[in-house]
Amino acid sequence: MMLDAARLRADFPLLERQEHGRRLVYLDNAATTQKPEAVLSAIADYYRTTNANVHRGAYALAIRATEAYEAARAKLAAFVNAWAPEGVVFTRGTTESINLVAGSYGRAHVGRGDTVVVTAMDHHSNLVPWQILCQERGATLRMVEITEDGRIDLSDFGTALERRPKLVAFPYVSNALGTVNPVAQLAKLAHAVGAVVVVDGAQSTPHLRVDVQALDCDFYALSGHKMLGPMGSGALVAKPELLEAMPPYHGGGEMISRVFDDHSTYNKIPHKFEAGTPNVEAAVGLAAAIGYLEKIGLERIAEHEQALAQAAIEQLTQIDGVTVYGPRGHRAGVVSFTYGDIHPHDIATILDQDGVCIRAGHHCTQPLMRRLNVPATARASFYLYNELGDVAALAGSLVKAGALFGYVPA
Ligand code: 7TS
Repeated sequence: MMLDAARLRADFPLLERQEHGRRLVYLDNAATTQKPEAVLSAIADYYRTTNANVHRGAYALAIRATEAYEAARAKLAAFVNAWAPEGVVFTRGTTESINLVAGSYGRAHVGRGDTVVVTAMDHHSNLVPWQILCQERGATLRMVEITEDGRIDLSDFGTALERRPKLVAFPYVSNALGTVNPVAQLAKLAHAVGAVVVVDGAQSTPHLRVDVQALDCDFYALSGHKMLGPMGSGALVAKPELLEAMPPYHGGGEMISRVFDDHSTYNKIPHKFEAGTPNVEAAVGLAAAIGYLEKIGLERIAEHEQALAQAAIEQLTQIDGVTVYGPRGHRAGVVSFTYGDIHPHDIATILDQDGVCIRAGHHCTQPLMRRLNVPATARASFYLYNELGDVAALAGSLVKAGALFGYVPA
């Protein structure tokens, strides 16, 4: 059963707007999502009624601000079934969360001659921090290959684990292929050789029911802005005992317990990793986004997006010259494609004239693009407010783009 996307769409003020005089067909949800009125008003209400700096205030207003911030943490913890609310560190998003793990856990545990494993489908934000760490430490970065149909090559994953890596990192869902990786299975294999597991949850948390304890990873990174929340919201979700043992990442206020002239002792988790004034607005907005998602249900959202992706794959593959990348069976609502020798940027520019917003480029996955033998792809990515009519608009506009370049529809 598909969602009543037309009704949901009405909750998103920006989607009421037109582009180039056309109905806005927003298909760039893997980059960021639009925000519902519930999130916009939660942020405005916070500033109108609750704003003060958190954690140190002795007055009622500051206590209410702290409560709102900590309630947001508890809400996010419950949403992904975190080990404990203290295991949720608010960050600016997935990128900062992974840099935190690399900069703190990585620096403390990865040394000369050690190995860190990543995959060829990782987003640059789950790759470059590990490259920097390995270069600094004299460690080896081992990239696991992908199969023809865009899945992690389990045989190569097994070979990589023979090096007994200190750390294994991979995405739950690929932002460029839509692949849904078997996280629990991969985590089990990695743990069996003593590795710590880092899951990039940027594309999974918004779109499917996530249970970090069932996945049994060690670190899980997510971005709030990709799940209806504000820009600059996100978190690192971790096993509390790992966070307890980790050195701080940023120094400053809030993260300390006592400060002497020449050294300091540190606050308890998660505050040890939240130096400085946090983005309270982001946390409050993210909590409202979670409330909105919970009301619909993640299972229904996943089902809806899969139906849209299947419809898109069916309609796009019928156009002569179009190649769709990624797995054909179970996959998330991300559809990457190329159209003959038309540059993906040209496709995106032409579709924009019809009010259809898609992304074109390497999607921050240059190693993956090399393996697909393309410099870039065009990508449509769906969310709960998209409907089958949006898929038809995409396909229709694509046929028009093809005609401009001399392609004839099949
Ligand atoms: N990991 C994955 C799998 C992603 O898709 C992204 C963002 C990130 C990490 C980084 O998230 P951030 O919130 O810290 O920026 N992906 C995309 C995208 O596909 N198009 O624009 C951003």
